[in-house]
Amino acid sequence: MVDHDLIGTVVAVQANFYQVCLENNSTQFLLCTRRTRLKKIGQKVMVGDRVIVEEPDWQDSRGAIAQVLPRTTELERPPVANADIILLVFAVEEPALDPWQLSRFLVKAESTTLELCLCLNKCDLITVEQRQQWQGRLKQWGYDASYVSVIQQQGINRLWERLQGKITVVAGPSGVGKSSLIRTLIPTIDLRVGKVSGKLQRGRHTTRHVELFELPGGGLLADSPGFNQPDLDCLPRDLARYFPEARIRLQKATCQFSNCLHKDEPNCVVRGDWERYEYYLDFLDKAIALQEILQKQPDRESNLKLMVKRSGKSQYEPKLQTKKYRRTNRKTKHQNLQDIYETQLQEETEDS
Ligand SMILES: Nc1nc2c(ncn2[C@@H]2O[C@H](COP(=O)(O)OP(=O)(O)O)[C@@H](O)[C@H]2O)c(=O)[nH]1
Ligand SMILES: [Mg+2]
Ligand SMILES: [Zn+2]
Repeated sequence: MVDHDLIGTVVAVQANFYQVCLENNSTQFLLCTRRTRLKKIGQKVMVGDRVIVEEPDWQDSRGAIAQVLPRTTELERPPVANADIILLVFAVEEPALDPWQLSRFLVKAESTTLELCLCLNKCDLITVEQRQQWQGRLKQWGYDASYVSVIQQQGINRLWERLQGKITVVAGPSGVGKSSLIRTLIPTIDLRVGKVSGKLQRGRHTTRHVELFELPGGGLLADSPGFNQPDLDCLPRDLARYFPEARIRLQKATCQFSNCLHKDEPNCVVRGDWERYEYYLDFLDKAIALQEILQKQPDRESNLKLMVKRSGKSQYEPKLQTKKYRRTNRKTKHQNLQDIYETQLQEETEDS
């Protein structure tokens, strides 16, 4: 990297085009292609990537991506590089806050290395006492949420301050007010959608499409349909560390067995009377079932790889496959992980 290099952040990807927002001039977007050299070395370009742009054509707002700078983080679904925060949005009412569903999202968020910011919206629909009840309950779980009302503009400023200068991925079920919140945080978003998408318009509403929008004052925000129905694909032995309640217990003491799954093993320090222990058991059953499906597959080596993340966590990930291969796969009798992903993708597409 040299001084005069043009550096920018990829804010949208569609087919072989990358919309790049330049670092020293965030109102300037260049529609870029990827240098053949990058293709040859198999260098993927993701939304959120910081890139070096060459041969800018200022007249037509075009350019070419010559280099991808090292990533700090990498989310697979939605595919976003360098994200700092997962902003998990739920509503306290309409739809009623479902602790099991919330826990599913929390576990999924915990399984990334990103900072978690839990935001409970629609506080205008409950009393102060009801809010305090949630506050106390979530404290027990290990979470400090931001309580907001987008409609009444309550708590928005503090949230905005927390997201300053960060890359944030917004997640949460539909109907909780994510779009309303994003529109409040970024009042010009509708203009920007028209301005930048243009050529990238097609597919804007599909699950795989992610786009980053600039927060006033700095920072980027992604609305992420790919995170709407999180699947729990973590390994059974990793699950406990995604529950703060279990983490605390494991910090203070040790189970008798080093491979304890905290189910019915003797002298387990995690098992106990904490509210979400039953969710832990439920998610554990699902994680074990998924692991069994994967182990029964004779060809699992061919379409799955065990990813060991920087944090030391491991996770099954489907390898990238061609569409053609996926289609043949769907016809096979046994439901494999790829199918589960596919089904889910369909649900999400219908959902959004
Ligand atoms: N009462 C109340 N309704 C809200 C609030 N924020 C959003 N809504 C409503 O919730 C519904 C869903 O909002 P939307 O932003 O589309 O949710 P999304 O599906 O998560 O993107 C809309 O009818 C909004 O007007 C809020 O703070 N209070
Ligand atoms: Mg929405
Ligand atoms: Zn245990």
